[in-house]
Amino acid sequence: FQNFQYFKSINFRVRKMKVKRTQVGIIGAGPAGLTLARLLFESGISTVILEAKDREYVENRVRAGVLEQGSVELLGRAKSDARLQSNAQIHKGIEISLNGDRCRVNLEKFSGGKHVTVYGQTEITIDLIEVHTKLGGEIIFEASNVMPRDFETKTPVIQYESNGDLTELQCDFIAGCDGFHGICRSSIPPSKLKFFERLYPYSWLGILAEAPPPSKELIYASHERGFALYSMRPPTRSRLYLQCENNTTLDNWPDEVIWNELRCRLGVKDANLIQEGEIIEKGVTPMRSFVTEPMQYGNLFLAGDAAHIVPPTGAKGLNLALSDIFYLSNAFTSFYDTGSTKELKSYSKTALSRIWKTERFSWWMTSMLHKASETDNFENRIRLAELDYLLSSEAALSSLAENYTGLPY
Ligand code: FAS
Ligand code: PHB
Repeated sequence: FQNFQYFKSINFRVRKMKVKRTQVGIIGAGPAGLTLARLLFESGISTVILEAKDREYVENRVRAGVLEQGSVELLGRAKSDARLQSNAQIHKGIEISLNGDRCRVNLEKFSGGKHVTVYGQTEITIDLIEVHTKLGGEIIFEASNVMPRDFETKTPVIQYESNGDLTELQCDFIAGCDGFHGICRSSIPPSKLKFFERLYPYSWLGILAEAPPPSKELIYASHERGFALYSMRPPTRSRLYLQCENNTTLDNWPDEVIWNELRCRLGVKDANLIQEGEIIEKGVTPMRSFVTEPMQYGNLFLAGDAAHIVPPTGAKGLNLALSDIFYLSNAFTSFYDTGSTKELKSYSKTALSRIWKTERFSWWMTSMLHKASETDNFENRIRLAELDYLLSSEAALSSLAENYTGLPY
């Protein structure tokens, strides 16, 4: 692998190469990379974002939709919350449905006054790109053969191709915000990293539909036929998910089967709350918990899905990416303001402490709400007892509310 990298860089050197300079080179224009660039811009620190996909693709990806208060505040610091403030929904509760019996969890009461905000990741990405490019921030879309190099040294570079030009981006630091399938984590010698992983024996089939959601608040449904989630993309769309088998192919899930299953898992009493509409997007997402330690190697810093994955049941993927950026942007700003490397050195440890708590919560929500395999009847009984305890204990509801609305940074 090292030889291939070496020969590739030689190939770069032989072909005429352009040189660019910035303070922080960012790989990936997802919520992590874009928010980091925005925050550093506001602190007068230069960045260049290298993104493999084109702008339209990045702005049309359907992903998360629930924001912790800390994430909303961070998007405010990034001067990218104008549309969010006018279009998002504030949710002070969620509902948990057990085989058709619904129970409201008052998040505001049990979290000491906190709430969540419902606003699509798609919109957040559009807002961040809009503001950053309008203010003169640099995003290079369709950058190919992106390769971080020399990050063990004080002069890391990122080589990339764009419009047929070969360029070497010289920088002080590289921020690896390129998601789970990116290049940054795999560029670090495997012997320097430890991986922790849990794969779940089920996936999510998710749809985005032009139909009003069955309820004003999110419904997490645990049903003997499997889990279902009823979420929304205000003002007119529903974002709906069904637990399905791994390796599910969409051919087996024609629209009418999906609508019927969504009605079944909401229970007989509420089935009529499901209003059908045109399905705009349909996809299957595998469920995994994954953490990389450490999140720094030399002057390469990993953030977001590049370093960790949570199953989406706890609505934490996007929020965890943004909390990494809270720590990383503060660390870079402290370095450029004072020369101190203290926060840079403690970034990985600080971020991992909150990451593992959030991994725990996402694993707990996933294990409690999803149907386990038929054969493990003990596991299923424990799961139901966990739900029964949760819905009958204020202490348990407070723990859920505290985690769901977002642990402190
Ligand atoms: P991202 O993956 O968002 O962004 C990484 C960026 O890096 C991408 O734009 C990619 O194109 C780019 N990139 C990758 N390799 C590159 C390379 N070599 N060179 C240059 N650029 C490169 N969370 C929820 O809470 N609810 C959900 O419903 C939900 N659904 C999800 C569905 C899917 C399919 C996925 C993958 C995630 C979902 N998540 C969900 C989690 C999601 O919200 C992520 O946590 C969030 O996007 C993480 O943001 P980033 O770390 O910025 O990574
Ligand atoms: C979503 O709206 O996409 C969503 C909401 C809550 C989750 C996961 C996804 O737990």
